[in-house]
Order: sequence, then C-alpha cells, then structure tokens
Amino acid sequence: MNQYLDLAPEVAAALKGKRPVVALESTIIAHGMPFPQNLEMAKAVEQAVRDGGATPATIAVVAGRLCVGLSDQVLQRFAEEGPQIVKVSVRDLPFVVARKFMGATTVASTMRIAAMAGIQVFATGGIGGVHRGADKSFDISADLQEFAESNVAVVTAGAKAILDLGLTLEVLESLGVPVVGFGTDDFPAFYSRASGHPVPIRCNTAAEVAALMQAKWAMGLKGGVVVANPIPKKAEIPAGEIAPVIERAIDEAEKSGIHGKEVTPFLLKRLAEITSGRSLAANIALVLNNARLAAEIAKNLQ
Ligand code: PSU
Ligand code: MN
Repeated sequence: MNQYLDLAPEVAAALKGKRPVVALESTIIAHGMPFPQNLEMAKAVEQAVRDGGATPATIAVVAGRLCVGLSDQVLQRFAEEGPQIVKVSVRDLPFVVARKFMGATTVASTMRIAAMAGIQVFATGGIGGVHRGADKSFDISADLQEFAESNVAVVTAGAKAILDLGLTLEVLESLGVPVVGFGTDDFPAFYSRASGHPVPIRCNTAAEVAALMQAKWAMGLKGGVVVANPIPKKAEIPAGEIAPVIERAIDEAEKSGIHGKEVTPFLLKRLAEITSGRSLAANIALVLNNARLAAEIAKNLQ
C-alpha cells in the first residue's frame, strides 16, 4: 500500500471484504458550490451511496495525507473553507503532499487516488474536458489524460456545457477511452439531457456497464471508462435556456483575465448567480443521480 494513503476504517473494511465502494471527489465541495449547499450536497451524496448499498469514500488531501473516506469534521472543513483550500489536480499532488497542505481533489487526482486504494467506481457531477477556444488557450482538463491512466469508471452527467463537447469526445477517442451513454445515444451536456453529439456506446443497465469494465481490465487494457448519465428530467435546464447564460459567463471570464484552474470554478459560480440558483439545484440533482448509479455499478462488480 502506498505510504501516503490513509483509508478510513469503514472503507478499508469494505475493500477487504470485497464489498462495493464508491469514490467521491472534494473539488466539487470546495470549489464547485457555495457553502452551505456544498456541505448538504456532500452529505446527501454519501447517503445516496449508502442507500444504494455501497460504502462512500470521499477523497481529499488532508495535511499531506491522501485520505480515502472523510470524517464529518473534515467534510465540514472543506465545505466551509471552500476556495481557500487548494484545488489539486494530479500535477499538484507532489507539492501539497510534501508541504503537508490540505487539497481538494479534482476528477483526475481523485481517480488516481481511488486507483491507488483499489476503488473502481467514482461518482462526480461533470468531468473536465476541452474548453471552448482550446485551439488558442490549450485549456484541456487533466481529467481527460487521467482516463488514459487510471482503471476507474467515472459516472458523470456528460461533460459541463461550458466545454467544447465535440472536441472533448475526440480527445477521449484518441486516448482509447470508452464513453458509455447510460440509457442514451446522445452525450449529455450536464445541465441538459442531450448535446446533439452521439455517444459511441450505449448501456441500459448497471450490469452491462460493470461487464464492460471487467472486460476492459481483464484484457489488460489500461485506463478508465466514462459513464455518461443524463440529468433527471425534472431538474434539467433546456440547452436553449442555458446556452446564452454560458456564453455570457465565458465572455466575462475572458474579459476578467480568468485562466488556468480558476476557469471552471468561476464559470460555475457565475452560472449559479445569473440563473438565481437554478444551475446549482440542477448540479446537486445530477450528482445525486450519478451517486445512485455508481452504487448500482459497484454492486454489479462483486
Ligand atoms: N463537476 C461539478 N463541479 C465541479 C467539478 C466537476 O459538478 O466543480 C470540478 C471537478 O473536480 C473537475 C474539475 O475535475 O471541475 C475540472 O476542472 P478543470 O477544468 O480545471 O480541470
Ligand atoms: Mn483547465
């Protein structure tokens, strides 16, 4: 076992007993949503995993330790301190670990740590991807590269509509990453159920997803699987409604000189402000929906 890894007793027991475990990330708590909704979301998501018959393992860097499964006190701290805590992708792990800092882990670093712990399923809101205008900015989330590295399936509501979804799918194809539409032929666009971009693979049950994961890894193919799960209908914001809001937020980000890892948190915050919280409610609903499916997939891997 990696010397920097700390498994919560409940998570260690579940893994040892070969019972289902679902990894969860901490950037969505510290940088993706405001307090106190972020804390309520984090607790509700853990509960949804439990209700689904699996053990939740929220992942974060705590005083330089790679923690898999957080206490209520630590969860509270990430929620309250929010953006004061460093957003940690894979490239940032050596620094925060060496300096014994706190770090909120993104999809990429959460996947890496989940793989170290032996967890195969992870639920998030939406993965990072290729940003619009990436031909000039080169802004392509490290999340995509991680899918080529870590053997973890990530349940996601497609990719955030703030991205260029066509290019995101192209990069995943180049990296050899299966993108599975769960009950859909169309890649979901986070706030909306469809993007107009077809998904290459469709699965209709958690058992089918689990079988695909097992086949991939049994063949010795390295890397993850994107399980694209559309937002529930009642929480959806139609693409036509959210599109102009996204345009406006991206425009503001450019004019304010926001770049690098600040882009995604800035856009999510502005969308929530402009929609008077509707995008936040949609975000919470889709994370819960993903947590339920992740638990179901984890059970089918047993
Ligand atoms: N999904 C959400 N909210 C978030 C994120 C995803 O619903 O805050 C975070 C994830 O941690 C993801 C990160 O890994 O945004 C992508 O950031 P970037 O584009 O800087 O790689
Ligand atoms: Mn980026």
